[in-house]
Amino acid sequence: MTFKIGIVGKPSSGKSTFLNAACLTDAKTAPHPFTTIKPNLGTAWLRAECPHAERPCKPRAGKCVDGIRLIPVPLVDVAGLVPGAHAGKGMGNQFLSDLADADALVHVVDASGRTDAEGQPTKGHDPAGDVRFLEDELDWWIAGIIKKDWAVTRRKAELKAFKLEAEVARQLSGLRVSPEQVEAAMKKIGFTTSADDSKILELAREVRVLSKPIVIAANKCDLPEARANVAKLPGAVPCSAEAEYALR
Ligand SMILES: Nc1nc2c(ncn2[C@@H]2O[C@H](COP(=O)(O)OP(=O)(O)OP(=O)(O)O)[C@@H](O)[C@H]2O)c(=O)[nH]1
Ligand SMILES: [Mg+2]
Repeated sequence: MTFKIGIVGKPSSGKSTFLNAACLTDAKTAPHPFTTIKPNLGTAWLRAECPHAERPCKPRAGKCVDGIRLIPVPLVDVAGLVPGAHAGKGMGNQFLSDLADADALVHVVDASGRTDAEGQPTKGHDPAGDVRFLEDELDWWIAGIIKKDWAVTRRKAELKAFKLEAEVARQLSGLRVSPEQVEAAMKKIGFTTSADDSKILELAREVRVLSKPIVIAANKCDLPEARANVAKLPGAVPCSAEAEYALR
């Protein structure tokens, strides 16, 4: 199975520039929000030592060059996410759906603080808030799917018509969430059929953490304001998609 990575973030954070730098694509980029509507696709190449003794080996996917395996990793760059996206704001649920089959996410954050939460030009915006909002949007989106049929799910699970974790896993299978991940998340937070909205949100969060791990790319680090902001983003990888693209 191919491992797919979604590139996410608010509008104008530099997602398409990041895709172009990683995959040498020519996705359209511009200094205003919602340049990308339909997702852009690219392929990045992961380098790993080839496990085969035979040289050159013939892998099913990718290439083997002098004992170094080039493994193709599909990347999808989606439209910008704005606060309230899970409820349909901005491009809303459409691009949340474009992320459904991603196994991991790169959250491209504008570390310069020169764009606001909607991607409009500003000064001094705190990117730490962008990190939280994106996680919240993903959690509400997943919680929304569970809540849609919750009354029926709860009743049938109480009547032992099916196992609760198996049914919730079925509802989330389109998001590449496995039954094992749902089971582990439920066990961790003590989730039962008596769950209320806040418990469902807690479950969604655990499921998201397990099924869509996020790496934060602190972008636009070529701009002077980025230095102080990166210090406020623990674990983020500083980068400049624009500089990287130009270099490649
Ligand atoms: N200084 C600087 N500007 C960047 C960098 N990466 C992207 N930009 C600029 O930021 C603007 C937005 O870049 P895009 O790649 O179009 O951003 P996006 O996140 O795909 O935007 P939407 O598709 O509208 O959501 C463009 O003007 C880019 O040139 C960077 O590393 N440094
Ligand atoms: Mg874009």
